[in-house]
Amino acid sequence: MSLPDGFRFLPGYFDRAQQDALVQAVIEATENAPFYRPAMPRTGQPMSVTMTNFGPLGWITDKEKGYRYERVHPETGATWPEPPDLLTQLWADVADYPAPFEACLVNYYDAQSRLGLHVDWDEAATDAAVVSVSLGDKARFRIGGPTRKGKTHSLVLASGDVVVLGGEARRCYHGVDRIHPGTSTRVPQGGRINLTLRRVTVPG
Ligand code: MD3
Ligand code: FE
Repeated sequence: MSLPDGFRFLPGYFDRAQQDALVQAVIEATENAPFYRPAMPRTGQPMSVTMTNFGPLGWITDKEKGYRYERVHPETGATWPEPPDLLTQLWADVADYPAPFEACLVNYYDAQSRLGLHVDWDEAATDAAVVSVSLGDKARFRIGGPTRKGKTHSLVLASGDVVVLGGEARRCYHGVDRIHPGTSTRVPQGGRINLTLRRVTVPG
């Protein structure tokens, strides 16, 4: 099976110093925008990943209202922190899109965390790529096709790697099967941080 059209893998995009700067930016952001544990719509089942965001919009979910973008943190009510310049530069370099990203979802994985196969449907700007940055422990990432059935392809994402999901890949099922604990020391407490840069609204 081949990877979907529009999938770009940029291993080692960020060097060690840049990875450390990004991790530091996340740690600083969490002073005002702490990681929180989202709940699945309807069932209220807690996710195994904890989350926060950078940018004017943040992706959140809870039992009552489900998946959506909001301007403020669900627990503190404060606006999300500004993204670090390294992420603004990354978007300019790889997204090939005429408007800035609006949300940077920050996912934290501990040794038990998983992210089931899903498609990201909550963005009106369907023509914009999603750009992903991996920091810390390695993870087994899985990507399939536009339907739940069918073959999947898996690859290991390591700290500093960037993935660009444009074109058909943007609408493909994907998830994280597991992380590989203790494979990086870039995140001081251990674990993995994933940043996803997203355009949410249609520009103009
Ligand atoms: C493929 N995050 O936040 S990043 C997510 O590692 C998400 O935390 C995973 O899936 C993580 O929604 C995977 C790579 C990624 C992100 C978005 C995609 C792959 C994607 C959207 C469409 C297809
Ligand atoms: Fe996703």
